[in-house]
Amino acid sequence: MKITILTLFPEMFAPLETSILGRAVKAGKLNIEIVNIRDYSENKHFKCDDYPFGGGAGMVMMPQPIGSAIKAVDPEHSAHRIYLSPKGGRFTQNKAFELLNYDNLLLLCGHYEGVDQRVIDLYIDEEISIGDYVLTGGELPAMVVCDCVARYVEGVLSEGSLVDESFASGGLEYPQYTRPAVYEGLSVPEVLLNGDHKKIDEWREKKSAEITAKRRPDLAEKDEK
Ligand code: 4G4
Repeated sequence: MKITILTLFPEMFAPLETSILGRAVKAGKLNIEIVNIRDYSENKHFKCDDYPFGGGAGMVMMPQPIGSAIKAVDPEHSAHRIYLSPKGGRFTQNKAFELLNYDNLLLLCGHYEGVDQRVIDLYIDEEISIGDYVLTGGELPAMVVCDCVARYVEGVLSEGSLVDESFASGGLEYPQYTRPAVYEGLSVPEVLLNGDHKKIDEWREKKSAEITAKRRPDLAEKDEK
């Protein structure tokens, strides 16, 4: 999968070069291209924002640099083009699975008061919000979408990592433990130390059901259907 990210702040995407995603990019499983919108400004000072028509606080991202950038990086409209915005449809695990069906994603990050509406009307396929809160820019939401989708791309995670996953299977995950068997006087549950995998599976299922019912009754209900 190729993910192209359009932003005025490319340096904010350093986290994608580390950890599991960084390794996947180096291994060629994943192609992440960060594009600086400013490089496409036709203004002599590379200006990319301007005052809002009608007045009001803040600045609006100008259509020209964004339009030119999109036309340059996705001339055939082969990418599914997403604008990260508080007005978008909610990003969920199911939405991540849906986005996996595209070979190319383009993520447009707005800053200031967002982008000129005509950019959305002309070039964007879908607006997505990662939750009901306001951030200074769409960069963090773009990284959230990128991370969540990328971990399902073939070869990004080690084999088996996705098997026991929580949201994907409808509930919350059981607690995990590693060595030592006793830490600060607290022992690891006995059942996990005996190597009886039928018992371990049963215990994990019970713990998952308990914590889902207690913390997310909405999810517990969904799981029954
Ligand atoms: C578009 C319009 C996304 C983008 C306005 C983006 C939260 C989310 C932005 C803005 C964002 C989200 C400046 C409010 C950038 N904030 N919930 N900020 N704002 O996904």
